[in-house]
Amino acid sequence: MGPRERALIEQAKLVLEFNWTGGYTKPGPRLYPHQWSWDSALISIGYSHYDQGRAESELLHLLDARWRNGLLPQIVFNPSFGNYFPGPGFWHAQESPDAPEGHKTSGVVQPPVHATAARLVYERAPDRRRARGFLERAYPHLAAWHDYLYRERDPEGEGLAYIRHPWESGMDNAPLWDAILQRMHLREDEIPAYRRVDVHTVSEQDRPTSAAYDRFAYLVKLFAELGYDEAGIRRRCPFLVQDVLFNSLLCRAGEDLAELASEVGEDPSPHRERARRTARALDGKLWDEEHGTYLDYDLVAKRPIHVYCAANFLPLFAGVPDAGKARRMVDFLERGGFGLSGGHIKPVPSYDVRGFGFSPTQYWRGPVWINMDWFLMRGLRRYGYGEQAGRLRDAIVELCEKSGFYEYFDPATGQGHGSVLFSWSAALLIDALL
Ligand code: 9YW
Repeated sequence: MGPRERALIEQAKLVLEFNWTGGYTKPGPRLYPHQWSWDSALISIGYSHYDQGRAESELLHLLDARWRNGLLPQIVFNPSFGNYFPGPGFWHAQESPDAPEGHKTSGVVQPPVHATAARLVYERAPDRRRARGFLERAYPHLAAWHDYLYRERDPEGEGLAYIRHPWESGMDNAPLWDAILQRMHLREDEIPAYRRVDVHTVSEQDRPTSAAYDRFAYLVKLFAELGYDEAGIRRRCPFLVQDVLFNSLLCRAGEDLAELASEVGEDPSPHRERARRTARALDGKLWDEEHGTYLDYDLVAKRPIHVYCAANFLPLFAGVPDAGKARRMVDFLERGGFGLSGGHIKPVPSYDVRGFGFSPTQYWRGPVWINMDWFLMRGLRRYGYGEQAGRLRDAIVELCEKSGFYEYFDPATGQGHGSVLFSWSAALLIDALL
């Protein structure tokens, strides 16, 4: 590694240091003051290279806020930061008998990348005795979290967990959800009163529209009114999606959980069996033979969602497609509007640049996100596409070096947008370089 890379790693560590609160790391300093679930998992992967204590605390702080039914919340609120929408008072999560004691949380989840992160944290830890203690604390939470997803989010036993809010996808504003949100015709009196704060911190044009936020808020109100009873939500919720990214990460995390189970002397086979079932379901139900990638499935309208995002390629990270399907996916990434073959687009935009409604600056509607590049980089490497994986690694380094550790980047200019000093950009840069 050269001095340039070493300097960049030092800068990345400073970003994480700046956002460290003593218990967890803020995703970004102003826009995101609380603890976010998949952010923390990705952040712990960065720490795993140089600070075992932080890596373990990051995950345990989140896992401690797990609900009694296994739900691992999207946000764990920090009471010192009151001015956030939607805050605990809007979620009414404590109205669920399953809500945890001693923590205020939201009532939705985020993509299940935690067991994957925990495995990396565990395996890389230099102090093995301490690592063992960490795993003994973390494992029961992780197992309960996966049990929850298969029990509550996959009622038909298909092997695919559903998400019930765009926030659960980790990609709240992606064009994937447009048709469903459009279908939700809300009367004035159905839209709860709320006041956004996100638009005062970053550019309003880049954030989700108020029409989208009305629907996000409506869904939260629905969950709260139903007391977070999942059977009731399943009957009433207009947004129920079997998402490719969520299930790919679940599948991969299931394999990782099986490894962790063996380490703590538990039976790994149920985890492995479920992960295989998820892999088969992704490959059967969600594969799009015509275009050569995977598609989300809308459980309410009972049809696939024909929208092509970088996230649709995440089964590569989980080792789901066979070599032939992987080849077709790589072709799509190279020849479609994802810029993987080089040229003027920075790979990979979160949404096909030729897709309808593409935007280089709006949340999840086109910009490059470091986590997507990181997942795809690892997926491509797994299938032997070293050169393509190298291009993604170079993109991660170049974007962070030239523009700074932004939340996301314009794929045409490389300019940074959204939150500055964004933690997972820093953490995954460290992982990509080390
Ligand atoms: C929001 C914190 C979160 C991420 C999500 C990203 C954004 C919107 O920020 O969420 O207001 O919560 O879409 O993936 O976890 O970084």
